[in-house]
Amino acid sequence: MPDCLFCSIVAGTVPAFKVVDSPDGVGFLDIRPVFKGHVLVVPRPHLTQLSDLPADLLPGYFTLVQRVAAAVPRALGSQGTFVAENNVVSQSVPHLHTHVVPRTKGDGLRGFFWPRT
Ligand code: DGP
Repeated sequence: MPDCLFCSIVAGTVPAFKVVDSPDGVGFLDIRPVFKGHVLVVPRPHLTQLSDLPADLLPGYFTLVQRVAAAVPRALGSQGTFVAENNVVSQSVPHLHTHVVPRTKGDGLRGFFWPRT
């Protein structure tokens, strides 16, 4: 989709630090990380929100999210992750994206909480 920032990152016409680039989607570092190593996973086609993801793309996409969520603590030495999406409300880029945020006990985030609304 022309003028979509994340479509441009997928296409490589806008630079981003990609951590994975696969047929199921692309993972890249968030420019405004909650913590170092915060990754955004996006599907390749332009889809706005989770409910737009067709059933045939769902397994591949969430397998990719799972792979990233496993890799982030290994790469960062964090203890876990917070995985979430904003769908329309609080969504600043209208191309589906799943946040994978590294978490460590005592990192200052409390419970089920998205720090940026
Ligand atoms: P949300 O607010 O849930 O729609 O998250 C959008 C995220 O996208 C936000 O955490 C910052 C990130 N972001 C915005 N512009 C860029 C960009 O140009 N490059 C990268 N890597 N991330 C971006």
